Amino acid sequence: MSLLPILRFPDPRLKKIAARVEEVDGSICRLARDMAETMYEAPGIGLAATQVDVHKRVIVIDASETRDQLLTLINPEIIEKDGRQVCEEGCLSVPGVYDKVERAEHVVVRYMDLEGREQTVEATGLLSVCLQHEIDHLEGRVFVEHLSQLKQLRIKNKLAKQARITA
Ligand code: K2U
Ligand code: ZN
Repeated sequence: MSLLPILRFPDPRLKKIAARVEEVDGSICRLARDMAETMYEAPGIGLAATQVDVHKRVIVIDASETRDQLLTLINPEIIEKDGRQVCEEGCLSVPGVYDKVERAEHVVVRYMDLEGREQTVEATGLLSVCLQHEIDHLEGRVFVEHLSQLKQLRIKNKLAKQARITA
């Protein structure tokens, strides 16, 4: 088991589009395990492989109160979405930044599990937001890109200043 370094916005590698997983082999199982360990340690309720600079379509999520309901989704795709909700979001790649984002209320996501079986998960509320947030990452999108240009500029300046201070 190992903790993986998380890329920080505006690292250009966060804009890469992840490739489909053709075979769920040992390397994918190890990646998923290390991603889950990294997510729990952060702590977060989701993590996409893009964020750890692995550009494959793998995400892990645990939105449960008890932190013991890990979902590992390979090649996830949203097959249904409807309704609208606005949720305060943060991101492990954009530390210290939180803002409201509008997303679909209800989603149905088709994916492959670690045994290579096709599954679907239906979600509303926080799990729905997290699924959309993580699948955005696989498409090279960070949640701040849903915000205004002015807010994005302020966030980039804030993070650049933080980086100078901690350098
Ligand atoms: O992708 C990530 O960086 C993980 C996010 C996922 C997430 C963000 C917003 C809303 C739902 C999920 C992290 O878990 S950020 C920490 C966090 C946890 C709960 C609610 C908001 C932010
Ligand atoms: Zn994120």
